[in-house]
Amino acid sequence: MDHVRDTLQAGVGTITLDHPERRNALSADLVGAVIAALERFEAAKARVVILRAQQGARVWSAGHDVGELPESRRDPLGWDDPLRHLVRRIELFPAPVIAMIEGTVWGGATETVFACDLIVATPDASFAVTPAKLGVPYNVSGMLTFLNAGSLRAVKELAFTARPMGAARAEQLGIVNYVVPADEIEAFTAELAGGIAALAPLSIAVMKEQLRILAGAHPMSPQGFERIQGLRRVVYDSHDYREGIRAFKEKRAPQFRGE
Ligand code: YXS
Repeated sequence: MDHVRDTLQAGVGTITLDHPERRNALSADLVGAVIAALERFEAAKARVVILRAQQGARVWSAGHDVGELPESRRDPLGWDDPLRHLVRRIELFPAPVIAMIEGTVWGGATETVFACDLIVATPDASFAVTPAKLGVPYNVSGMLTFLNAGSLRAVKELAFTARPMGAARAEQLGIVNYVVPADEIEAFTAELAGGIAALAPLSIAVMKEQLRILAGAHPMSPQGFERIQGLRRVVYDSHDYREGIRAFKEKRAPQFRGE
C-alpha cells in the first residue's frame, strides 16, 4: 500500500498524503510513493507540484516513521534514509513544489515542507522541529534545510524548544509564504500553481537550480565535517537516543540523562 494519491492536470501535479491511521508518517513506503509520483511528473514535464495531505487533515504528517528509526549505534538520518531521499528529490525537482498545509507538521515532515519552494498554510497549521524530543542527532544537510527556510534565531527557537510554531508566526518570520483560511486554501493554491504553470518553465527551472546551489554553498572543512559526525555518533550511541525512541513506542514521557 502506498498511502499516496496523485493527479496531473494542465501541467499541475498534485500529491496527496493519505495514511491517516499513521498520521501520514514518512515511512519508506509512503516516501517511495511520493518520489515515484515526482518522477512521473518530471517525465511528464509538470510545470508545478502541490504537495498536500487529505482535505481537512488535523495532522499533515507526523514526521519520520519512528518505527523505522534504528534503535541505536547507527546513524538515524544517513544519506540513504528515505527522508533524505525525499528532501533531495524535492530540491532537485526541476519545477516549483508548493507545500499546501492543513494541520500539524512534525519533525522530518517539517524539514520536507521547508525544502519545498513555497508554503501555503491554514491559520491553525503548525510546524514542529522534534529531534530534541526524541534525542535524535539531526544531520547537517537537514539543519541547512531549516537554516535556508528561516533565520538562525527562528531555527534555534524551533530546534531548542521542539514546540510547534503557528502559521501566523511562521509567516511573520518569513518561513511561510501565505496563510489562507481553510475554506479558501485549495482555490488559492490552485490559482498560485496555475499562474506559475503559465510562465516559462526553463527559466524557472534554472532559477530554482541556481538558488539550490547558492543556498547549499557553505564552506565546511573535512575536519569540521568529521567533528560533526563524531559528535552525532556520540548522540545516536547514547542512552538518551535509545530512551527517546523507546519512550515514543511505549507512549510515555522520556527520561533524558544527558548521557
Ligand atoms: O498506536 P497506534 O498503532 O495507533 O499508532 C499511533 C501512533 O503510534 C502513530 N504515529 C506514528 N508512527 C510512527 N512514526 C510517527 N512519527 C508517528 N506519529 C504517530 O499513529 C497512530 C496515531 O497516533 P496518535 O494516537 O498519537 O494520534 P494523535 O492524533 O493523538 O496525535 C497526532 C500527533 C502527530 C500529535 C502524535 O501522533 C505525535 O505526537 N506523533 C509524533 C510526532 C513527532 O514527534 N514526530 C517526529 C518523528 S521523528 C522525526 O521526524 C525525526 C527523526 S526528528 O525527530 O529528528 O525530527
